[in-house]
Amino acid sequence: MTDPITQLKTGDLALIGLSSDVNASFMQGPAGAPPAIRAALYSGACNLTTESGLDLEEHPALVDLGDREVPSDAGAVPYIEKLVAAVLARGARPLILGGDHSVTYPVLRAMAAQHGPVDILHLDAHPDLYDAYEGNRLSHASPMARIMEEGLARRLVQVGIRTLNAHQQRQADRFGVEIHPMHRFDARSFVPDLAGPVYLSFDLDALDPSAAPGVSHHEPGGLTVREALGILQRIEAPLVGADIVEYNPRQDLNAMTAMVAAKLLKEIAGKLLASGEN
Ligand SMILES: [Mn+2]
Repeated sequence: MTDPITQLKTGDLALIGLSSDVNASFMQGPAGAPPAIRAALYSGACNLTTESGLDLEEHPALVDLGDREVPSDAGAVPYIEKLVAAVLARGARPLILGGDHSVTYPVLRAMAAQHGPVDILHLDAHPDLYDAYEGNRLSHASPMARIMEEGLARRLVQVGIRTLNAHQQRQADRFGVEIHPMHRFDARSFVPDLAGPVYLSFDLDALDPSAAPGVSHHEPGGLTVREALGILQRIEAPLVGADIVEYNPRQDLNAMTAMVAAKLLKEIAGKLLASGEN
């Protein structure tokens, strides 16, 4: 069978599930996320129209590349990087369904190779700036450290953060990370002032666990779904790629977090498709 990547056209949006959680630290589960998010999206409980009125059902530019089995060893980084590079080489934009957050580092290696350093908008309870976590430099607690060390981002803007410790504060200072800590963040009025190209990385634990219990690390005091959607909808710069990571179906209740992820997927897909028209 022909690899559907070779059929991608300029401006297409490529939906890719990455089944990987070998770099999670506390519990496994995110490897099962992509099919669970797809099941929610296509469950019939919702339609496929974004809030701005874009219908994603049979949208000609939305190409679903399915779920890919990521190697569970050191081969994961080159595997993901090569996959995303192939999508970008076709002029398409990737929308990644993780997987744990470690997948973002190889995705950004491919993004920077194509576009140069990008502006990252990162929604998360955690800054993910550990130099290493439990001895693992590829940990899901470390992708932003690897990305900044390698100069893959021009700016890293973080919102939703409510777990900043001294080590990660030092790392943030070292890399010039722009952190908007949750305790003094006005999510209702925040406008991401990014020039772009913008890469969006959305860890579902940015949301309050009352809205998104299906994550491995419950961190109370997070964003509402409405606040997160508002932030996404106020991005004005062109979006060149995005990920939705850290959904853990084993922790979910009645698949409610899967539906939150599906909702975010729709709105982010709408933004990516609108950017592709530029
Ligand atoms: Mn997180």
